[in-house]
Order: sequence, then structure tokens, then C-alpha cells
Amino acid sequence: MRILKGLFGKVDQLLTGRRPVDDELFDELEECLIQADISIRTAAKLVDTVREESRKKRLRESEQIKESLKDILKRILVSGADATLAEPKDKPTVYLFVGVNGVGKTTTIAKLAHRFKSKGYRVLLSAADTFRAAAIDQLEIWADRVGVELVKHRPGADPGAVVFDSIQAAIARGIDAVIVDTAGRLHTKSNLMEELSKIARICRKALGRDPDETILVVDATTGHNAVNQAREFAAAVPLTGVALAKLDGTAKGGIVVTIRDELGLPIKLVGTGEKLDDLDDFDAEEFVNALFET
Ligand SMILES: Nc1nc2c(ncn2[C@@H]2O[C@H](COP(=O)(O)OP(=O)(O)O)[C@@H](O)[C@H]2O)c(=O)[nH]1
Ligand SMILES: [Mg+2]
Repeated sequence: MRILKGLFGKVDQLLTGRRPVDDELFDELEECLIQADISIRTAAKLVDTVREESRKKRLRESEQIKESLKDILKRILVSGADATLAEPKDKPTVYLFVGVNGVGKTTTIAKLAHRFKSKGYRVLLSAADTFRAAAIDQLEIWADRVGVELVKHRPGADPGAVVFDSIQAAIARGIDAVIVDTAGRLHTKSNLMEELSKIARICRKALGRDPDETILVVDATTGHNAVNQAREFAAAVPLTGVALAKLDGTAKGGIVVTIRDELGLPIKLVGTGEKLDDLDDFDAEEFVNALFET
């Protein structure tokens, strides 16, 4: 995740050297964190925690505050639910991808299919974004390019039926991983959310369990919008994690911290470009260190 270098340049600058630890420093720190796209609430919580720690440990220099802040960020980012994407295990293991239009869903799915295929797994893509004909075509092009199977119906078909058929086909053919693409926009937002929960229900019926992963894709360049989207989708389907696409296109990475802190969702995948290889696992340690690198 080299591209992240210097995202926290201002925070780093503020805390480098031998500045005394006082209220002014903490106020400026909070300001810097908010400028790096961390929500006001999470920034306040972070600064409170750092302040508390600095009091307990009698930290006197800003450099020590920097180390303390790094530790706290890492703690937040690794806490809670498992942060690694499930490997294909049960045949089929099902990966449901959701998110608004244009965030990078289909591209992320193609990248993941490519990763699984390179590891020797058999992959099937499920074209459950039936709302736009172009969406089915786009997924088919990726399936051909990556060399994996595809189940599709006609544009406008019931996406639940596509998912059901995909899982049935996967069981019949001994497929390792089914990756489901879904619509990011319907006539209304409530339609979309209803459709997604229906798709999740159909997965459960066809599979006898929940989808193994339900991943929300967000666009890292949209800042706080991504956090709002995460809140809305989480209310419709039980999410297991987030894929953060387009991290190569942003100078800010604070939403990673906010999504983790306010929604409790682990970031599992990171998109760093438009090519098939541009997909990384999220590594909290590396992420936090990179934020502060200059
Ligand atoms: N730079 C960059 N572009 C991306 C990334 N992921 C997706 N894109 C681009 O974002 C646009 C929308 O992607 P798409 O997968 O169609 O989004 P969807 O509507 O959510 O399925 C396309 O032009 C992609 O090439 C990424 O990680 N980095
Ligand atoms: Mg798409």
C-alpha cells in the first residue's frame, strides 16, 4: 500500500520534533485528523484516548504522542470481527458484493476472481445486476478475460433467480467460489435495499447458510459519503466487511478509521488501480505506518 504514503503528512509534521504536549497540541491534532477525512466523532474519541494515555504515561514530547496515536489507530483497525477475507472452503463459498453504482464493485469482483483463479480455485461469477444490460455485458467481458464461469439471465430478470441458479450450478459443477455482482441503483433506494435483502435470503435458502462474505464496496475518493453508504447498506444486509476501491485516487484515508470505529466493519480488501492485480488485503500495521511516512 505504498500509495498511501504521507496521507497523515500534516499529523506527522505536527508531532515531529520536540513540541511540548499541551492542550494546543491536542486541538491542532484533532483538526488535522478531521482534515484527513476522519469523522468529527472518531477524531474526538482518538484525541481523548491519546490525551488520557499521555497523562497516564506522563508523555512530555510530541514524538511520544505520535507513537501513542499509531498504537491506538492500529488497535482500532485490528479490533473486532475477523479482518481477513474468507478463503474458498465449502464448495461453493459465496461472496456477495454490494454498493452504489460506480464505486468499483464489478472491477473488484473481477480482481478477486483473478486472485482465486491464480490460486487454483474454480470460480463462477453471478450477474445479479440485471437492472442495466451493460452491467451484465461488463461482467461477461471480465469473466472471459479472467477465464472463469458466468451465470446470467436476461436484462430485467429477477436477480434472486440469477443467484439461485448460480448457486445450483456451482453445486452441480463443483465450483469453489461464487462471486455475486448486484445492482447499485434501482428506481428507488428502498427498492434497492429490499432487493439486496431478498438476494441475501435466497443465498441462505440455496446454500443452507448466510453468504460466506457480504462485502460492501466503497469508493475511497468520496470521503464521508462512503461512511453514510456503509450505514445504509448495513441496515439492509448483514455486512461482513468492506472493500475500499480507488485508494490510488485519494490523498485521504481517514474513512478507513471511521468505518471501523463507527460501524465496526473490518476493511478486508483494498483496490489500488484498474488492473486485475491491483487488489490487496488490508494490513492495519502497514496502513498505519504508511499514513505517517513522508
Ligand atoms: N483508479 C482506480 N479505478 C478503479 C478502481 N476500482 C474500480 N475503478 C474504476 O471505477 C470505475 C467504476 O468501476 P465499476 O467496477 O464498473 O463500478 P460498479 O458500478 O460499482 O460496478 C471503472 O472505470 C473502474 O475502472 C481502483 O481501485 N482504482
Ligand atoms: Mg457494476
